[in-house]
This record gives sequence, C-alpha cells and structure tokens, in this order.
Amino acid sequence: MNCRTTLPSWQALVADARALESTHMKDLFAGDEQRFSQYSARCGAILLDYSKNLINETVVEHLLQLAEETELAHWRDKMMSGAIVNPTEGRAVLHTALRDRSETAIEVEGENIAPLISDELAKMKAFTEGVREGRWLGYTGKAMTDVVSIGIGGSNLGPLMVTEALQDYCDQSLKMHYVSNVDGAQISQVLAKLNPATTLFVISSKTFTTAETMTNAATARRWLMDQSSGEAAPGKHFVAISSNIEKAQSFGIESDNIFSMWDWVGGRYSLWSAIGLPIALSLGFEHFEALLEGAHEMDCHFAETPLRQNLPVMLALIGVWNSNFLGMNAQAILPYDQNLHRLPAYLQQADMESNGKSTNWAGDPVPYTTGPIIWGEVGINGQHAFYQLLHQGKTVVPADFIGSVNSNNPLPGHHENLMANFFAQSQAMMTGVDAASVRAQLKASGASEEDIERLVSHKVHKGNRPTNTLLMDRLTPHNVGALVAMYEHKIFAQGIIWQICSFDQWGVELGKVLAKAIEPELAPDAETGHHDCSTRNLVEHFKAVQASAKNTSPKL
Ligand code: G6Q
Repeated sequence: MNCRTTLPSWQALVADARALESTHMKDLFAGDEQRFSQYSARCGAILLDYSKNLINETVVEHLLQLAEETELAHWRDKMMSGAIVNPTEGRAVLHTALRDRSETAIEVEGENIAPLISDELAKMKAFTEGVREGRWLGYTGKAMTDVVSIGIGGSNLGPLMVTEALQDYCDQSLKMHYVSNVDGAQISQVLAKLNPATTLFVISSKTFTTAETMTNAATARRWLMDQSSGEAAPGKHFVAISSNIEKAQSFGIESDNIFSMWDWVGGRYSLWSAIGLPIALSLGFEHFEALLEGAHEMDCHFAETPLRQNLPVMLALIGVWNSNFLGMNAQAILPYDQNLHRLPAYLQQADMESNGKSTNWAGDPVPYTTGPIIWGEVGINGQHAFYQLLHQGKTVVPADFIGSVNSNNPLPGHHENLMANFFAQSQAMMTGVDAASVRAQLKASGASEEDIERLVSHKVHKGNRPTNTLLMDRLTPHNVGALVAMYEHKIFAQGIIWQICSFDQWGVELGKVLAKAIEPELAPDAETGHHDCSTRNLVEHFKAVQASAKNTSPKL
C-alpha cells in the first residue's frame, strides 16, 4: 500500500504550503472580488464559505487532485453501496441507507435491508404516536408524561444533541430526560423529579452490555419497583433499542418493545436508526422524518455533486490542508445558536472516535497527523471566554462558525446582535490588525505617545487564522439533518485520505478492560491487585479515605 505522502498531490501541497508561508489572507482578499464565489458552495439551505482559509487556486487544485489520487469518490460509492468499509470489524457502514426513504434495494450479506429499515420506522412511528397521544398507559392506567433515555456515547450524544437543537419544534407533550453517566448524581437528580406511574424508560444500547447503561437501567428498574411498592409491571415502563434482543429480553423488556439496531450502523452514526426514538418521542415523528430527509439530501449531494462544489469534500480537504500541510492540529466548532450547544460535544465523538487513529488500513503506522482535536462551545459565550487564544494565542486553531439567517426566536435586537458578532469574529480572525492601525486607533482615542508604544504590541492581531462559515437559512429539523450528515461525510472523506479505519474504536477498549479488573478491588475488604505504584496507591488511598468516612454523613 502506497503511503499518501508519496502521492504527487501530497508533495505538491507540501511545496504549496512552503510557497504560502509568508502570505497573508487579507492580501489574497485585497482586490479579488471573486474570492467568495470561488471558494463557497451550497447544498439546499446550507451555505459553506471556505474563502477565509490560506488557499489559492493552486492549493485547491492540488487538494482536488489528492481526492482523485486517493480515490475518494470510489470509496464513497463503496460505502453507500454496502461494501465492507469497516475492515477490522468486517462490517458494512450504512447510516446513509437509514435516511433513504425511497426503499431502494441495498444488500448486506445477500439480504435487502431496505424493508428492515421501513418496518422499523413504521414501528417507531406507531409507538411514538401511541405514547405522545396518551394511548400508552403505565401500571396505574395513566398516560406517560416523561421519558428517560438511558444510554451512553453513540447511544446518547446524537439524540441528546438533536433534541436540544430542535427545542423550538418540541410541543412539550412529553418531557425528555437523558441519563448517560454512571455517576449516581445524574440519575438521582432525574428520578427525583419524576412520577413512576407516568415515566417511560428507553434503554438505548446496541450491545446491551455497556456497564454504565446496564447499571443505570438496573437503578431505574429498582426505582420503579420501589416507588410502586412492587406493583409496576416493567413491561409498561421499559422499552429498548438494541441489536442484542436476548439480553434486552432477559432484562425484562418484552420483545414487541425492543427496537432493532444492526451491525452495519456504528454507534456514533446511529441517531438515524431507532436510537433516534427519543428524538421522535420528544419532537413528534414528522420532525424525525424531516431530519432523515435533510440528511438524505446531504447524502445525495455528497454522492452526486462535483468535488469542488461538494460541501463535505471541501470541508474535508480544507481540514487536511490545515492540519497536514499547515500544521494546525485542532478544530474549533463554534455554533452561534444556543440550541446547538451540544453540537461540539457530538462532533467531538463523531470525529475524534472515528479519526483519532495512528495505524493505516494495512496496520502500519501513519507518518502524518490524523484527526484533529475537536472542541468548542456556543460561539457568543466563547467570545467572552476562550476567543483570546483564538485571536492572539501561539496555537492557531481553525474554526467552523455555524449560524442561521433566520431566528426561531426573533426577539427585537437579539438575532442582529448575535449575527453581527458571528460575521465580525471570522473577519477579525482573517484580517487581524497591524501595528500601524493600532497606533492610529490609539492616537485617535487620545492616548499619549508613551501609552501607544507600551500597548501597541499587545493589541496587534496577526490575523491569517483559518475559518469556515456555515450559514443555514434556519435551524429546522431538515437542516439539522443535513448539517450533521455533512460532518459525517467530512469525517469519512478525511479517513479515506488518511488511510485509516474511521468506523472502529479499538482505542477505547483497554480502559474498559482495566476498569473491570479494578472495580472488584474497590470493595472494602478486597485485595488491591498488581498495578503500577501510582494506580495501586490511588486505589489504596480511595479505600482508606472511604473506610474512615464510613460513619460520617456524606454531606459533612
Ligand atoms: C460509538 C461507540 C460508543 C458506543 C457506546 C455505547 O461509535 O461505539 O460510543 O456507542 O459505547 O455502546 P452501546 O450502544 O453498545 O451501549
């Protein structure tokens, strides 16, 4: 297998980066009124402006050549047609099939999966409507008022992020609560507010073996039985989403109340499957369908649009340029929308669990950086917190600015203020401000010569910091679907360019295995096992402090 660094395009890009070393983006903008139209693209209601990156025509041509030389389009078609593109687990990767409502036949191991998807959606619809319309009754004959979704990682972050993103579409017929953490604090706080007679638990776990989820599910069942003095029938209050039907049944969930998951849907790509049931319960099935339709629109765009106008492809290529050729190994996600506040955390998993790898398809070490560190926060809050580093820090962090033209909450003055900041921040990161301008501004404000000289170097922004701007017409279920699918495909495209297995996650296994060994050692009388002296002493300290605190109140 040829290393990507030997490709002509890769070598050309190395030279391009060197050639642009002393170029400033603002000079590329100066006098080039075409730069925006040249470096922007649109898919439906999403506009991508990538002009505020340190690129020129030569760079873009070489990036597109990289996409050709790495056979990106071929791999995309393979993924979408059900080929095994998760080689270490021997699985197809078909989250795209989940949102294709045309029922086009698609085979996995000789079986057409389209009818399976349609049947599951029909089951979700019937169930969702039954619960939302008050026809699903609990053990006292009352309708459900609250739903607790228990799951972690890919079985939590997607539904949680989307439910929050689409709060404006929620009619409040059901209150949704999410529990992921095995820290008893989370489930205790959620249960404390609820009435067992009107609470439905959705246990989301592809494997139905995940320790955190199983512990929370057992606590929920115990709570239901305790609160109902043993009268509640768990069958009326628990449903599951899993590919492990047996385990879900042995937990006590009736087979009719188990929704399917399949091997060809990865956890972090699963919000489009029955794992999205909490979204449908909270927002209504028609909004869940709109989410699927938006994602499908992006799938078609990814599959059919020439690479240069292709949003996920261009985002992927720009990301590769920034990290592999300009040496920027982080990526900020900055939504200018309160309801997208969980998007950075969601993308953190989607991207870092997919592309945080050091080994190529053949099992050899890759000699270049792969997935960047993804982090972020709602942009406007970030401005008053960490943007200092984005503007003047020594580490340059490329950023995605995400906003909407129309607000779902158009209070006088709010959206204009928000969006003025949205536009200004990426402008500031691109242009910066030089010493001459700082001097002129200080002079105009009446500062003394001495003060001007004292302050000028502190106030200079070098600028030249790369950003992408993603501007949606409005935050709708359809557009959220398209936005998330766009990032999924970006991640896939980068994985192909880096020759890494984006759909496995072997790196998370070791910690789980070690935790399994340590857990019994935490019992008061248990022996501490053989560990390095740091781990051993930490465990010993934990047990000693716990033993001495045994007779004191937890709040003291
Ligand atoms: C996602 C990962 C991981 C997974 C969780 C939950 O791609 O595989 O985040 O989703 O560990 O797993 P279960 O759904 O099996 O409980």
